[in-house]
Amino acid sequence: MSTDTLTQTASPELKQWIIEQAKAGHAPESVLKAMKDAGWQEEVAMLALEETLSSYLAEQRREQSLPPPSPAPEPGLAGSPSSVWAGDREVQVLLSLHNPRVVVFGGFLSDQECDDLVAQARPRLARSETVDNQTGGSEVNSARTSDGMFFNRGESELLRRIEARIAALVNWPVENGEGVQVLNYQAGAEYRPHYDYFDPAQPGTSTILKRGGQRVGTLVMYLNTVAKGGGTSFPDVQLEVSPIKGNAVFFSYDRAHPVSRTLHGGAPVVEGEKWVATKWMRQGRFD
Ligand code: PD2
Ligand code: ZN
Repeated sequence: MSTDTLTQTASPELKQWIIEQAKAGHAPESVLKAMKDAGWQEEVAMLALEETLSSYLAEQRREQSLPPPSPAPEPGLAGSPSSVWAGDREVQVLLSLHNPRVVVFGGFLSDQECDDLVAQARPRLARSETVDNQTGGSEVNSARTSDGMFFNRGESELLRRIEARIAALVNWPVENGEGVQVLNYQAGAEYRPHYDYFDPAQPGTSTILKRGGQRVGTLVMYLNTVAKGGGTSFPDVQLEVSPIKGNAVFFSYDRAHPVSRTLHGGAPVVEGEKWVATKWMRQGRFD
């Protein structure tokens, strides 16, 4: 133990030592005695002990109220490459943020793939529904003013190709993915900030989780370039990703909890329209 008997403040090393003593089961009185023997005035030592232990316990309580972390998809970005191989295509890495985990990719889809996805989705569009937290079913919601549709996983050669590319890019099994959803936003339409994981506190969530478990990652793929507005925003970190054709934004959340900092929304489209395709990834097989 090192002490600073001049100023008598607890250094980070001393705090660490106090926490280690507590973890080892030493009573506060014996820790206090050791500090006094090392030259600490009793009152100052007591204060340092009390402050250190109470902030440590508060941190423990915060951690224990969190759900445990789950494995989550993650692109292989060791060594900070400027591009990565996604099985059949080289994809650029435009931005990588660690907390929240957000990665922006360039050239994830070709222009032709974007156009083909829009063409296949367009005749199947209907007003978007969001998951009803009460029942686990779905409902039309004013927070989401886009039109949307779901493809079945693997339903066409195009979807199989894109799904295999996603799996290779973020190292997550195709079988754990939901079917791709396509959304179309007209001018003025938006998707207000939300979390993509299912809220553990809601009664419908246990039903939803029976099929594949929690969502742990999202890839939003931009199918056109929006003239103005329509960015994907992350309010916790004041980040906005521009909707540029062929690019994609990936984010993951290893806990279904706001500590993931993955609150995100689709900002209102100001000029033009917006098309996106979203792939949600689950903890387990989504059959
Ligand atoms: O369209 C978007 O930018 C967007 C924003 C937030 C899409 C989603 N969430 C989603 O599909 O979950
Ligand atoms: Zn979302």
